[in-house]
Amino acid sequence: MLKWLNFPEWLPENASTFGEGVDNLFVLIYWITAIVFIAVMAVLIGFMIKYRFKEGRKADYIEGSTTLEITWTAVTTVIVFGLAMLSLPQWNRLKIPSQFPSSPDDVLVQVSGKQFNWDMTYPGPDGKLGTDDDLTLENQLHVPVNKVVHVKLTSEDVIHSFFLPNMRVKQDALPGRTIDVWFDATKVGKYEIPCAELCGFGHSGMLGYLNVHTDDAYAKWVEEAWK
Ligand SMILES: [Cu+2]
Repeated sequence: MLKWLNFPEWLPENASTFGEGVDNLFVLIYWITAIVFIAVMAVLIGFMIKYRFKEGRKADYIEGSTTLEITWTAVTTVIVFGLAMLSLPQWNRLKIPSQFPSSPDDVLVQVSGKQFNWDMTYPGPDGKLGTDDDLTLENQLHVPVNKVVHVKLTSEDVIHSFFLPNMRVKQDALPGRTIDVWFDATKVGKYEIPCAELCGFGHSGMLGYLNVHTDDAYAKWVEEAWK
């Protein structure tokens, strides 16, 4: 039972610096809605039994209650604002700094969705996208662990959604627009990058991989890739 209640165990493994905050908010909202759902269902079933059909009983005429309406509107408003306040620090952490990449250590990569692949374009030794030494790989994103990765996200055709479940990142990719996304992986490993927006007949097979390397393995990959 206790294991069952240990909610984050159900979620994909968290390997992101801001993942824990996202999970905490998710779990809190989950329990609030679960408790409200159970309470509403209990009242509904109770009333179904209590007020079931009885021969000869006349229906009551009910006019409604302004006090009750004000109360439940106020209570839900307070809960929604409370959650908004709790999520503010999360939003601030996820915010893109105006200068990005904000440190020379940051890793820059362009990710472009297209039916039905993810194109990962790396800037190469000059650190600039759109130059001759760029390298584009299909569906393979390589990053070092414990570094801020700055993704310039776009799409070549329709709307896709760049989903990194283990990084707690999900962002739509829109044609004609570049959207900044970032994450900082805390664990070495290979993670999935599914497309999370129905984008055509091949949508379900649109799957990329995020390869998080140690610093040494990443340096080796860079060396191999631009040989
Ligand atoms: Cu897609």
